Amino acid sequence: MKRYKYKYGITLVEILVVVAIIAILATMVIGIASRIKDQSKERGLESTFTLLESALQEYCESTGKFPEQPEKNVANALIHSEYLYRELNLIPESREILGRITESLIKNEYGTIDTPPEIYDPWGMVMDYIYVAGDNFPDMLSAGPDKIFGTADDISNK
Ligand SMILES: [Ca+2]
Repeated sequence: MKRYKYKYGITLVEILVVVAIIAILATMVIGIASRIKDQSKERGLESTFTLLESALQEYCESTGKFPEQPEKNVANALIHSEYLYRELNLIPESREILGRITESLIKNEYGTIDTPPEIYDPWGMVMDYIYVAGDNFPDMLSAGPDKIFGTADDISNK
């Protein structure tokens, strides 16, 4: 009976096994692809951090201090990001470095035409900025691939 079945066709179980294998392979490929995408975004974020750090250095050399944003509430990342842009834009050397950041990461999506634009991470979330007087260096924070602040995949410049 078994030999008969094998000779003339495939069983439902065999079809299901093949479908399952294809599904597993597809999931693996999608997983790898999204990991590669996230890695390239992480590199993009690192170079943005590097540019912002040198813009902050220039700001500090020119004014004698870093832009102070002492209130540490990620719910206000939007305001912090606008604040950072506005401050850096005041100093010509810092403004020049700001201009080197990928255009797609500087957007004025909130507020009016008179408010400064915000600085975004490569995942499309606004970047947080925190500096409390006495800290060695300001802290910049991306919510990471999950776009949520306060989770394990958050990425800081420190
Ligand atoms: Ca996160």
